[in-house]
Parts: sequence; structure tokens; C-alpha cells
Amino acid sequence: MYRTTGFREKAGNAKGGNLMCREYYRGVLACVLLATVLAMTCSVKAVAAGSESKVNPPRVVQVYPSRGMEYVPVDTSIHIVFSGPMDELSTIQAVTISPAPELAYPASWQFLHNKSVLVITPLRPLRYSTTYRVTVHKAARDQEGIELNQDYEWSFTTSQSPPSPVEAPRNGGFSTGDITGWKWAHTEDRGARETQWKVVPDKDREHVLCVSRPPTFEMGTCSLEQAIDAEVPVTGLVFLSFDVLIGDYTLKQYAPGDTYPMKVIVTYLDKDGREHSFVRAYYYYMPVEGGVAGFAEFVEAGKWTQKSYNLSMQVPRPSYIKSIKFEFCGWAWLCMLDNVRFVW
Ligand SMILES: [Ca+2]
Repeated sequence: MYRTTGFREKAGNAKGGNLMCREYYRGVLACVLLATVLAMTCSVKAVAAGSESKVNPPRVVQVYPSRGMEYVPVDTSIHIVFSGPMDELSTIQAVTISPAPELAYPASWQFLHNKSVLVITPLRPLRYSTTYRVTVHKAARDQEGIELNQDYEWSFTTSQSPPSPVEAPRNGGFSTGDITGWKWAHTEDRGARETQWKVVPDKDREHVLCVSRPPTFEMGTCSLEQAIDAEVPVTGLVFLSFDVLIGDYTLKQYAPGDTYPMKVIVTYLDKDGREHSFVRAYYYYMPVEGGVAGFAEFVEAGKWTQKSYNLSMQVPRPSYIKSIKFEFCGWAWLCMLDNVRFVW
């Protein structure tokens, strides 16, 4: 109300009690008040500055994403609407975001509407399924050098990671009851007993792939392969996961020749189009001689184990995945596989 009084006195003095002018200025005052309520102080200040020395501290009047908002797209900008024009440097320094997105100065910081709106644009998308807390500390000053009354803080939560655009590989859970989508190959000596695949239930799993070979005197190998032929994002995570179970097997010597009861090979291209392989092998029995390769991992026999690999950590990282292949090798074995999945 002091604003009204101050203005009226000034208006009154200036116009020497002219009633029409008073009415006119009352109308103007109503507009000024409305404008104040709407927090458009840039125009208010021009009117009010001459009439009074006391000025309201700036404040945050609106934010986007709004307080408590969920499912916010990860490529959002963060908008902070102030009650009036702000001092750029102190305002930028007064804003903290947790967890911290990747920001560049000055590219990520844009002031609009006579510097009353700050738009913060991270260099990369925010994380999925993450609650971000934004704080505008009271040290943010307006163009008159006046700080906020108090810190302003709010948070919002980003959307969940979308599923991969394609199911890769197809039928990775063998839910079709067979190996649709996969290419099966096997090699044995002539007359030797063949490797077999079958899709079977196992405990609470409805369909798992079981690859087995009965005891023989000759070495044999088989493989299950699928072309993926998919570009993967050059930033962000690329995961491969699957569940593996290794039963009893006769092979106890893994080198030379990298013969393991089970091996996974992902063939991919880097951003320059060069081909690379990601290889992991699984074993249970300690080698009788020769040791194991660096890419071999011990797994407990007869127990489902979930394997998950962050392929984006490979150097160089994949930009195109060509294929995935599982190899089985030895004189006799029993391996099970389920839930083969790429996620990016
Ligand atoms: Ca399954």
C-alpha cells in the first residue's frame, strides 16, 4: 500500500489537486498495482523509481520444469522466471543443480525478456529417472544490486529410460519356444555325437535355451548367432545382459585355442568403421594346465548368473553392433542361456 500512497502524493503534488488528473492517476495506479501483482516490475520500476527509495527484493515467480514435476524429458531446459531484470553474473553464480548436469559458460546460460528469464540448457541430456534439485541462492542480484529475500529451491524428476528402439537380439528370451531369429551351427568329427539345442522350462523360467552335448571322445563346437545390424548412440550407455547357467562339462583345459564351455562374442564397429570384438568366456573348473584367458570369468556351476556388460565403456566404444554369437565347445557339456538383451 505504501506504493499507492507514495504515488498518489507525488501525483497530487504535481497536479495541484486537479480532480480529473487524480482520477486519471488512480486508474494508472490500479494498472501499476496489477502489474506488480503480475510481477512485471520492469515497467513498474520505471514508474515507481522516482517516487520511492524502498524497492522490493527480486524473487522467483515461476519455474519450468515446475516443482515436483515428473516424467520430465531428459532434453529439457530449465527456466527460471524472476520478478524483474537480473544481474547476469551473480544470478548464474547463484544457481546450483544437483546432480550437476554438464553446463558450459556462457553457452548454457541464456537471459531472455530483459534479463528477467534465465534459461539453462545443459550440454547433454539429463539422466533418466533422476530427481534434480535446483537452488537459486539468495546471492542472486537484480540489476539494482538487490539480493533475493531467501534461497529458492525446487526439484523435478526426469522420465524413465525408454526401451531400446528395437528388440535386440530378437527372441533373446526364447519365448517363442525355439531359436527363431538365431542361426545355429555346429561342427563335430564325422560320426561323432551331435550337439543339441532345446528350449525348455527351468524352475520359474518358462523358456530357456539349453545347449548340450552327451559325453563323446571327440571335440565338438556349436554356436548360436544373430545379426544385430544396429547403430547405437555415440553418447549414453550401451548394455549387454544375459543369464547364464553352466552345468557339468568335461573340458578342463582352456588354452591354447580359447576353448570354453561357453563364450559370447559381440562384433561391432567403432565410429571410424573399424571392426572390434567384445569377448567373454565362462568356466567353472580350474584349468588343469595353461591357465585361463583374461576375458574368461568364473561362474558357479549349476547356478543361474546374470551377466551385464557396459559396452559403452569399451575402447573404442561401439557405434554400430553387427552381431552377437554364443559359442559352446568341448567333449561334453550342458549350458543354459536366457534373457539375452541389448539396451541403449
Ligand atoms: Ca526366457
